[in-house]
Amino acid sequence: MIAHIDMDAFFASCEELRRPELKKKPVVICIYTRNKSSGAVSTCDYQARELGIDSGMALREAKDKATDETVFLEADHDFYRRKSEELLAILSSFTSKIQKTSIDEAYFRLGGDEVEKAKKIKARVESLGLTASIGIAPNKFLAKLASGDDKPDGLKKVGKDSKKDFLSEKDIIDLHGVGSKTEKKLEEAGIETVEDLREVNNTILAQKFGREKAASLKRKAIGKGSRKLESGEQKQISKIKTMERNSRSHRYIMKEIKQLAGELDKRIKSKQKAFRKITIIGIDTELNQYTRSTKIDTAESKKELINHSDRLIRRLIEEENASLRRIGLRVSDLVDRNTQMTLQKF
Ligand code: TTP
Ligand code: MG
Repeated sequence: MIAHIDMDAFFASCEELRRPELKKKPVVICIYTRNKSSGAVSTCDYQARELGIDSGMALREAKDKATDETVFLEADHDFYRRKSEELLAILSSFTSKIQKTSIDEAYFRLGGDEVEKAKKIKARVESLGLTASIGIAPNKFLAKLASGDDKPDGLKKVGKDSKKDFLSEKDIIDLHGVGSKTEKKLEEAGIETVEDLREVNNTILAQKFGREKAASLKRKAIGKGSRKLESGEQKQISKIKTMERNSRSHRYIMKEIKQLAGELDKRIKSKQKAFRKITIIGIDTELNQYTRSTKIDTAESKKELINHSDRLIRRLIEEENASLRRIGLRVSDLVDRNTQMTLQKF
């Protein structure tokens, strides 16, 4: 069986861990843009969720909903990353087959009495002062759905025999890969429930969505999914090329960088990643290598990639008197896109 673990209100729980007096109060973790009055909610504890506050909400709106005792704190990713490593250490003592997918989530293989083992893992997590929810199922897709089922502090097993019933209770939008656009299209075709999707004729579905997407929707509806654990999270994505001519011209080099950024952007998107560090690499005609890099707030767009590279290239040209032959672009400190917030919305 495959298990999926997802920490409960992770960033907020980490803060309550080091400041237990906050446990009694609604806690909201913020990502500020300019000052403490503009930005967005990264996450919040379950008390704050009862007030209607949630991840991704504009800070203004969250403040309107907050009570006097609600505490707003700035996100401290370094601290949360350390806690995330402690979680990984716990999992590693139970199994070596682990796929970490974000700062607070991982899939792992569980054999034997899975529920007993999951209870032990939950107890170990509790000894850190945090709580987690675990889902156990025959594949990753179902395990992830199951871990969200009884949140917080949940434990849910979906066996082979119960997966049909389990899925029937879900909304179609809960199926992985069903966004609001797909949902709308399905609705237009009269497919409103997982049950409808399970029963719809394959040809009709393929006419509407194309064969590949139709097959993937069908697989989800009957609870099929991958069990493959991809261990070792990718640490960086990079691309390097030899320029058509050697150059020390900012304009010329940027033209090449833009092309690299386009290719890198596709790979970053296909892997559903966002990045926190950008590096440019220059190699001159004597094979000397120069790098310049910058750490940034989580970014994912091509535009940000190009803008930061532009500054880095300028710096490199000013500081080194080199004629470059090869040029490269690298993004690192990767995070999963779905669990990080896009501030562009605000
Ligand atoms: P989630 O696991 O989605 O949320 P959570 O752990 O806070 O709450 P839940 O109990 O529902 O699992 O995300 C993990 C962390 O990622 C979260 O604590 C903060 C961060 N995050 C953001 O910064 N922005 C977001 O939009 C989301 C969804 C999460
Ligand atoms: Mg979580």
